[in-house]
Amino acid sequence: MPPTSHDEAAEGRTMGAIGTAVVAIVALVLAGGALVVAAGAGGSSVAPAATASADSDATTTAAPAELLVELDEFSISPGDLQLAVGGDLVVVNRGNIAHDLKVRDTDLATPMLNSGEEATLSLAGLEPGTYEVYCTVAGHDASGMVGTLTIVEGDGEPAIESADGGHGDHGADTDWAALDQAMHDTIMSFPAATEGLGNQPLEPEEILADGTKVFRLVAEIFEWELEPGNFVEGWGYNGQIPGPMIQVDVGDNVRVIVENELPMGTDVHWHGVRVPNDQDGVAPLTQPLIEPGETFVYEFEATEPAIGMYHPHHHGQKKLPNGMFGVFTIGQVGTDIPLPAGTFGGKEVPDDIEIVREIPMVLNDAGNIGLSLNGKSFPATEPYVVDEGDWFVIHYYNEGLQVHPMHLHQLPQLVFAKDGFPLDAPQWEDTVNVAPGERYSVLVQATDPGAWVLHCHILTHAERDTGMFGMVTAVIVEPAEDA
Ligand SMILES: [Cu+2]
Repeated sequence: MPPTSHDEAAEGRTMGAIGTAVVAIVALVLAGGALVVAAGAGGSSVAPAATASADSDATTTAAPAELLVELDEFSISPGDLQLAVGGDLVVVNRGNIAHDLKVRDTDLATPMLNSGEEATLSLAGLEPGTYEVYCTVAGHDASGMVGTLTIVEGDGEPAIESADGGHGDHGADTDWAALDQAMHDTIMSFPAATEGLGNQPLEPEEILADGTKVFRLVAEIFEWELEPGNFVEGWGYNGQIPGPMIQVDVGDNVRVIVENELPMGTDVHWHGVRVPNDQDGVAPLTQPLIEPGETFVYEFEATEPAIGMYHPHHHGQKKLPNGMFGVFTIGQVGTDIPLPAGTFGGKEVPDDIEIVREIPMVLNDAGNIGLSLNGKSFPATEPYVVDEGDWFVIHYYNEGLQVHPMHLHQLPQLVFAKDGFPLDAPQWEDTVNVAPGERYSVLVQATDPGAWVLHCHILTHAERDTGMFGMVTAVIVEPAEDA
C-alpha cells in the first residue's frame, strides 16, 4: 500500500467506516421489509384505494363509497383521496403515536386514534369538491400529514375486499424502485448538518462567596431545525433541544434561575434528583406556577449522585414532546457512580479502564420534535467517533411517551446503572429497552472497527417509505494504527 499523509490516512479510515455503515444499515432495511409483510397480515377488511382499482375495472372510473386511509409518522396514505358523495373514510393509525384525521375548515374529524386504532368517518355532509385533510396534532401536518380529499358526484362503488381478506400496505401502483431510492438517498446523506445543537455544557453564570453555583434557564419557544430544512416550533431552554447540560458535584449548593418566556405557565421538575419537597417543581402543589414573564429561583444542595433530567411538570404532556428537557448530572461516573469491573457473563471488564467519552442520548417521540435522538432526526443525528479499543459510556434518557429498545450493532452494552443507581449485577445487552422516564447507563468497548448503527428497534421509529429517519445514528470505530 502506498504511503499516505496523515490526513489522507485519516480520511481513508473515515470513508471506509462510512462504507461499513451503509452495509450495516442495509441489514436494518431488510428487517424493515419484514415488518411491512407483518403489518399486511392483520389489517382491516376494507381494501385500500389502489388495490380496489387494480382488482376491478369498474372502480377505476368511479370513486368508492368507502375508502381505507392509513396514518403513519408522518404521512396520510393515500395522500390523494377520492370518495363518492355520502361516503365513509375508514381511518387506521398504523403509526406508533396518536394521530387523527380532520377535514380542514369543517367539524368532520375522527377521534384521536392511538397506535392500531381505527375509526369510521362519515362524510355524508360534504358537497362534491376538493378539501384538505390533515392530522391535528401540533406539527404533524407540517411534517407531512396532509392530503387532498376529492368528493365525487355519483352513487359510488361498494368497498371491495381484497383477495386475502386483508390488505397490504401498498397497492399495485407502488413504485418500489422509488422507495429503494428514497431509502438509499436518506442513508447516504448521513451525517447531515443542521442548525442548533443541544446538550451544550452550561457553566454557572456566577459562583457565590459560599460556593453556590448559579445557573440560568430561559424557557422559550424558538425555531428548531429537526432535520435538514425542516424547521419546527421548538419549546425548550436557552434555545437548545435538549436544553443545556448541567453538571455539579456532590455537596454543591445549586441555584437555578428559571425565566418563563412561554405563553403559558411552567415549572421545573428535577427528575431523579434528591431535593426538598418545595423544590420538586410541581405547581401548584409544591410551588406557585411560574406565570409568563415571571422568574422563579430553585435552590437545593446536591446531596447524592444523580443521572437526572430536568423538565416541566405542569402541562409536561405538551411541553416535553415539543422539546423541553435537559440532562442534570450530580457527581462523576467512575467515582461517585462506580464503573463495573470484573467478569460479567463471561466477559471481563478491567478495573483500570479509561472512559474516552460519555454520550448523553435523550430519546423523544412525539409533539413537534417527534421521533428523535438529542432533538434531531436522522440524518441530522450526531455520529459518535471513537478509536478501536476505547471504552465509552452512553446514558439513555427517555423523555418521550413510548418505550424505545435501543439497539447497538456489534458492540455489547454493559448496563451498569438504572436511573443513576449503580446495579449490583450489571448485564450485557445488545438492545436496551428504555421506558418513559427511565435512564440507563451502559459501558461499551469499541472492539471492532467500522460504523455500527445505533437505532431504536421499533422499526417504524427508524424508517418510513420516504427513507431512514428518526431514532438512528452510528458509532464509528476508527481502526487502531498498524503496529
Ligand atoms: Cu422507538
